[in-house]
Amino acid sequence: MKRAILFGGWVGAVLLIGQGEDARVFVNFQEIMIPMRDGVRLQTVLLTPKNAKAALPFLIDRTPYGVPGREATEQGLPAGQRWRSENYIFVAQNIRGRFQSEGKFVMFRPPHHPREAKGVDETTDAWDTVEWLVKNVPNNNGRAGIAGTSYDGWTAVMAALNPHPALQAAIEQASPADQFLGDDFHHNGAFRLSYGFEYSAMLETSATENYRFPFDREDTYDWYLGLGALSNADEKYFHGKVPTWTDFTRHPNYDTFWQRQAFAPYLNAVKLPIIHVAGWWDQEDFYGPQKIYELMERHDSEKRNYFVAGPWNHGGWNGNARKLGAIDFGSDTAAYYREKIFEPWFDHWLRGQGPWKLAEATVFETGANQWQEHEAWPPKRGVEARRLYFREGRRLAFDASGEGGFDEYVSDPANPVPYRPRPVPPTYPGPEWRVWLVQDQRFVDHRPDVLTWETEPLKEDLRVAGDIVTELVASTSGTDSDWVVKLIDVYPDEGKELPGYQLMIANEILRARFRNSFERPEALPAGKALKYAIDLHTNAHAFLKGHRVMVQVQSTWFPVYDRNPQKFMPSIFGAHAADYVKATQRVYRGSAVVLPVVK
Ligand code: PG9
Repeated sequence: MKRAILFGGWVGAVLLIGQGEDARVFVNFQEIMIPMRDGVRLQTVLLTPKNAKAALPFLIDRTPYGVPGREATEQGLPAGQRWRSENYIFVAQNIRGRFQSEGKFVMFRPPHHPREAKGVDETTDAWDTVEWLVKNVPNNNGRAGIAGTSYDGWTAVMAALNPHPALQAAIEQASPADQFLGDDFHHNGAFRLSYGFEYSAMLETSATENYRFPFDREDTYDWYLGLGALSNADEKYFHGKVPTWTDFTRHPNYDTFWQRQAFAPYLNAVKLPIIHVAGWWDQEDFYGPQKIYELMERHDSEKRNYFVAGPWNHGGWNGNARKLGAIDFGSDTAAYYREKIFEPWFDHWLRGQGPWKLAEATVFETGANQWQEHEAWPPKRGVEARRLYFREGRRLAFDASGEGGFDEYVSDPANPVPYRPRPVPPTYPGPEWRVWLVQDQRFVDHRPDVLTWETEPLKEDLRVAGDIVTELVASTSGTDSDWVVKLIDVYPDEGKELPGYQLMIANEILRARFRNSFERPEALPAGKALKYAIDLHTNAHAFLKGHRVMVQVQSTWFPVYDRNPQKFMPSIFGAHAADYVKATQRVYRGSAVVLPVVK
């Protein structure tokens, strides 16, 4: 059951919805092995409505995390799943090499080369699955849809690259788009240490379970610091037996390994109606759905490509999303999404029920706590780019003073800034990882290695909708550096709700060695001020009257990101303890955050 909370697979879809309700729904359970074109058979579970009155469509979830067991369904499913359980044949399938599925598991198996006639990948496996289902399962209406979260969202997009004619609609929720530029394993080339380490151990230690690495320290901040240089991970623990970790170490730059996995080369058509769903506080794959929507939108002449974003963490749309951590959105935003978007979408395309009308982009504006519809995302009209400048005295203001100077701090890899309050439990299975992006940032404010600038209390609401970018001018005494920028909404001290709370609205990291090219890293000229454009991605948020806008800049974010040695190395995976050095970081006045302000 706990798995349901962690990943986006069938469990997210099957078990979370409707928790706590008692009128259970009973379905028929069937487990089969579906043959693929190369003879490999995939373990597949079908949940079929009892006493179906008409021929039904399939709703498919393809996952690496395991399919429902008979016992979970024998007790009946929660009432919240009635919509799907009574109207669809639900299909959950383990991808190659996971659990009882045959073949070899390859993390993010890239599409096979078009010249390889007998090649297989997640696109062909989805095609073969649909083909088998429509031909072999009695009482189906010849239509199928596919949906999933995260890895399962990625398999949905893979299916959409060359959909079987019976596959009529898809929803990808938090699919990764590019594991070097964003998403789970790296952001802008900065390696996501704790996630990369724990996730690759989880999927590649055993084929038949979701393995948990046994940490021997209460606080994984201490454990990762004790691990030291990255090379120790293989020497002490993995011994070259975890393929994805080996890939991390062999591909420290954006080479063809990462480029072949990324969606950019393949998304050159919209071949079926598809919705992309993002959570504003998705701790894993926030970049993915935004990027995939953007890439597909370039080819959407038939208007079949849509975007939805809500105040969710990873998979938050599956549960009750009135609150995330301490933040209250006033209503269950996940129920809204399911009832107004997810269910009518599939009912329309697969069951021919109801007319279909969905705005190009449906986004939840946090702060104001309201749903909005847009004709383009990011909006093309009604917003203007306004710069909030870093000023003297740690002030942030819309007017540039032209004043010179800088603020500085010493970044010490031996004492990195924690990314969430310590102790830091393992990524999974605890609840902490899921809310870290909304945790109060006061736990690091005024650390000597975190710089903060803030506005006066706002005289009126400041609403932003669209892409937020930081124009950072900064130098380091080292020859490599990380720059982390966090845009924060500071609640009023005297307010009733969360006084003084520092809520992170947007954030990103840039590994400066990649400032000119992700393929070819370069050393930084020590002591020279350089300009960086750091994309904080799109958002819809209202900084309310009386709140302040804050920006924090720091150079470590540990252990979710590995420590930059701050001395240029051809590969950080080859660094030794002595290579990690302190550096003096300067952030120059006139740096700015560019906000898409609603006019
Ligand atoms: N974020 C998870 C993941 C997806 C793809 C690759 C690696 C990790 C997930 O929740 O599935």
